Amino acid sequence: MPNHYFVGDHEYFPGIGNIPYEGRESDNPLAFKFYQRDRLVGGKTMQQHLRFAVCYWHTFCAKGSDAFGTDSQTFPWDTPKNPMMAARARMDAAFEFFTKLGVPYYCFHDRDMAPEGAFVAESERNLATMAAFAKERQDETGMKLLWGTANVFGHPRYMNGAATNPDFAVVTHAAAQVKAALDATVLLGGENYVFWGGREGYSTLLNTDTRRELDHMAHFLELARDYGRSIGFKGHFLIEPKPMEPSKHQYDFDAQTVIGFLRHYGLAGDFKLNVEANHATLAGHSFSHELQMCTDAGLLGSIDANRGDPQNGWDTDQFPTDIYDAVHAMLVVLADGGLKSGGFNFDARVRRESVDLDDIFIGHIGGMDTFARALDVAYRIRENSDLGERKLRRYSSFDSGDGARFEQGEMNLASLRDLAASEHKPVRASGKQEWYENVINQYL
Ligand code: XLS
Ligand code: NI
Ligand code: NI
Repeated sequence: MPNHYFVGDHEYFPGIGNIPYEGRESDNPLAFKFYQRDRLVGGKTMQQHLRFAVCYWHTFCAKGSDAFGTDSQTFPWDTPKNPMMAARARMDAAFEFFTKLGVPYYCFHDRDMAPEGAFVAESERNLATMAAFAKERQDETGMKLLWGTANVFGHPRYMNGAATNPDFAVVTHAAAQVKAALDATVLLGGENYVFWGGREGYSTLLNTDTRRELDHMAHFLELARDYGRSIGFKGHFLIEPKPMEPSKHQYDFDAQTVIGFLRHYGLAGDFKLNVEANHATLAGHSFSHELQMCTDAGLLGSIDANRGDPQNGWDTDQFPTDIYDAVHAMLVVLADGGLKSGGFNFDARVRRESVDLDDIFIGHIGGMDTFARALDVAYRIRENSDLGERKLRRYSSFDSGDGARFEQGEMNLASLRDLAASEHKPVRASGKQEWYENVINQYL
């Protein structure tokens, strides 16, 4: 990778070079303390395990606005007045950032990369033009696309939903956007394509036919899959569950809801899940629970790495810094044999009051260090502690004899009753939760 990569005649992050690894003794905020791209952990490098991605939307588009105030941050790539010129400047800044940070992947929505036009064909042209530039930048830098997606929630036309909108005309507009976003994703060699059902939900049953809307959503996904496959997309389609925001009732509430939906509509072959940490906690789950539900179903696709704030109930999209929580997540990921075509995408943004350009680097560095350290800890726990064995042993009554016959489906309710009445006396076995928890801390 070229040193201090930047394109054109403008360096958007002057004074910041490629982020080095300096170890935990370093007090340089622009250096990794734990993430060493090429360090081997169990036969794979950290880069191969973690497959980090930077997201286009928070990092280069969102400028700190919230419900109470307008943008607090200013981005030097926003200077051009013409929206397509601004999109090009933003892309140059983005690839400079990716390269200096040293991540292998990025993710985008259609509207992050290219402005919406006045009509469908113009929007398509804008995206195709920008995707062609992105392709050049990828070829120059070696950057890869983890996933693409379409923003079918931001525009007011989607206020009543996209694929689940009661107005068929809106469904056609969502289709046009997804089609163009799939074209761009395929051109850029994207390894996955994501659907976050932003407005796929409802506020009141009084005006909503939920059964019809869910059928429409499933059919829409089928059509998107068929189109994607027809243009040569071989990757995974991913659904990203999220509860409560922005609709009161979101159809893709949590992992188990989505898994049930995919199985019900026969979509589980092509679709997997993209699990976001902050969405897990909004749904009242832990991040690792959501990951576990996916790996149990063989449907873990990718991860949006961020965190919420325990004191408030919305998607604050903060950078992950909680190593303890990340260790729990990495234990699930490693037990599943690691991420395959997925990665850790930082769907995270710096706080409204973090207004320096280097804050964006610092946020990502912290997130990468958090997962690098969690990977190392989780790997050592799996290698050196007997946590895994103990968990297996807890179920050993099903490994042989009547328990094994039960698992093989060779018992009925009456035969279980007879065993209870004769020989099977439950033992008072401790769950040992405190022991398990202490093991995590021992390896931290
Ligand atoms: C919003 C979602 C969104 C998806 C992509 O909460 O996390 O950013 O990841 O549309
Ligand atoms: Ni997300
Ligand atoms: Ni989110």
